Parts: sequence; C-alpha cells; structure tokens
Amino acid sequence: MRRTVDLSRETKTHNAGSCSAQNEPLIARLLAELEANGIVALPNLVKSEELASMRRAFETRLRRLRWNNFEGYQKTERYRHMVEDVLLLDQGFVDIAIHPLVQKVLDRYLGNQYALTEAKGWKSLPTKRDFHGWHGDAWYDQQTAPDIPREIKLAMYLTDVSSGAFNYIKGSHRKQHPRPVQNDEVKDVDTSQIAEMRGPAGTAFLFDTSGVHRQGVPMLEPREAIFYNYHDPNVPLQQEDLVYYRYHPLLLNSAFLGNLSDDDQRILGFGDKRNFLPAFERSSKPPTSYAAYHAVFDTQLFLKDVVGRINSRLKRIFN
Ligand SMILES: O=C(O)CCC(=O)C(=O)O
Repeated sequence: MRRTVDLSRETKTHNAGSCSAQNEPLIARLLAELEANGIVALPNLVKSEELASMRRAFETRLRRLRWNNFEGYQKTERYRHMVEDVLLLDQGFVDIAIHPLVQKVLDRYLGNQYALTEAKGWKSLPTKRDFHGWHGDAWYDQQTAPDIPREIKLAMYLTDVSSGAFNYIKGSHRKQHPRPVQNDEVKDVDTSQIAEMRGPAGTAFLFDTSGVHRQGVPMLEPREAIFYNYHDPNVPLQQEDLVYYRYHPLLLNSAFLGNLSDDDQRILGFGDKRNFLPAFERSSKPPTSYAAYHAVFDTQLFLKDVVGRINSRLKRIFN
C-alpha cells in the first residue's frame, strides 16, 4: 500500500505554515532514514493524472533520436535513451523539483544553499548486461574538496518497475570520495543491506549520491525514470563535468514558472550565473556518421529545391 500525503503546491502556497506543522513528524522520519541509510522512499508526490501527463510528455521525447528540428532523446551508450532538461516538458516535472516535502527534507540534509543542478531522465532498455554497475556519483573536484560535499538525487519512476530497479547499499554514504566500485568489493555485503527500489510508476525516493548504488540487473522490461540532482553550486566541479558543461543552468519553460516563492526561485537557479559558461562549445567533435547524414540531407534539400523549380517552370509553360 503506497502512502499519500497532501502537500500539493496549492496547499503550500495558500497554507504554508500549517502544512509544515502538520507534516513535521513525517519530515523528521524521512530525514532520519536518509541520514541513517543514505536513501529514503517518499510518499506519493504527484496525482495519477499529473503522472500520466508527465509520462506522455516524456515519451514524446523517446520516439526518435534528436536530430535537426526534431526533438528526441540523446544516445551516447547502447542501453539508455537520455532525455535531457525534463523541466521543459510538463508542469509536473517542475512541481516535484520544488515539492514542499522534498524541499523540507533537503533544507535539513543539504543546508539552505543548495540548488537543483540537473534534471534529466532516461529509458533503460532491457538487457542482462551490468552496464551501469556499482558506483558513487563523482561530481566535485576531489583534489580541492576539504570533505565530502553533500549531494542528493531525487528519483522518480514513470513506469512500473519490477526488474532493473535502482539498488543502493544502505549506510554506504559519506564514507569515501565517490568512485566506480568493483563487484568484488561488494560481494560480502548482505542482501538485507541492499535497498532495491521496485515499485509502481510514481515511486519516488531521495538518495545521497556518495553512497554505493547502481541500476539493477537484469532489466527485463524497459524502464523510464527521472533523476534530479541537488547540491551547493558553490562547490568546485570536477574537470570532466566542466568540459561537458553537465551542470549548465537549468533550461526552463516560462509556462510552468508561475507562483514561485523566493526559495523555489533559488532552487531553480533564477539569475544564478555561477555555473554559466559564456559561449560554451563542447570540445569533442560529432562522429563521422554525422558528416555522412549531413551530406545526404543536404543532397535531399538540393533535389527538393531543383524539383520545385522545374515544376514551377513547367506550370508557367503549360498554363
Ligand atoms: O538508473 C539507475 O537505476 C541508476 C542511476 C544512477 O546510478 C545514478 O543516477 O547515478
């Protein structure tokens, strides 16, 4: 049985004080579990119609690979179709990012200087391969970091997940700088220590990304999930993420930005240029297949143009 809690944005906007008072025991319980285990399941964050709308919008991006003026997914590996910048897609994606319950837990776990620094999702394709194995998420400059800066991800499934669920080793957070972890290193971990987050569409959880986690294997059916990343934008980033411009300021849709509090705006990074890289251009080059597609497409446009001109000349001659 899933727990539900009435903490909609309307409730927050019109009745913020009583909302926090009523839910204090829930917030305290979620925080205690997050502190102890590094991961905590959340009550329902969205109603079923909002979830359906989010899923519809997400799936429009999954229809094809992004190309020219066609929106779509990005693909840089075999078993995942990546949907970047999901806050553009539907109101629900913004609402959960700044959901009052999420904010209250994060305020206490991360302090009140954090921002949402990435909001993306992906469809994982069925496979028996362990292609996304155990790891902690490396994101900050480990040479200069005085300690392990805190980072939390909010995850939510858009499809029912009974295989290939997110796995997390409870209590493994804040022990070491995040890095890839070999299967051998975790072979003695008791299964009771592994949180396997199976659940219906809408299942949401928070986890400390320094803890050891992975996408479960095998993945027997396609899985759609979103992962939001919250940390303090003041923390210097690792070089790899600067080169890729991973934590670019959020791309937002003005239609979804009504009725925001100062905290909501801070979390969404309004006016925050700290991690903006002017005139950024990725240094890597597109693959050779890109040049081939481009040439074929240019030829198609050229032929379309020639045929159009011949047709209008013929019309002029015969009319
Ligand atoms: O897709 C998954 O279940 C794993 C996600 C993950 O490892 C991550 O977000 O760092």
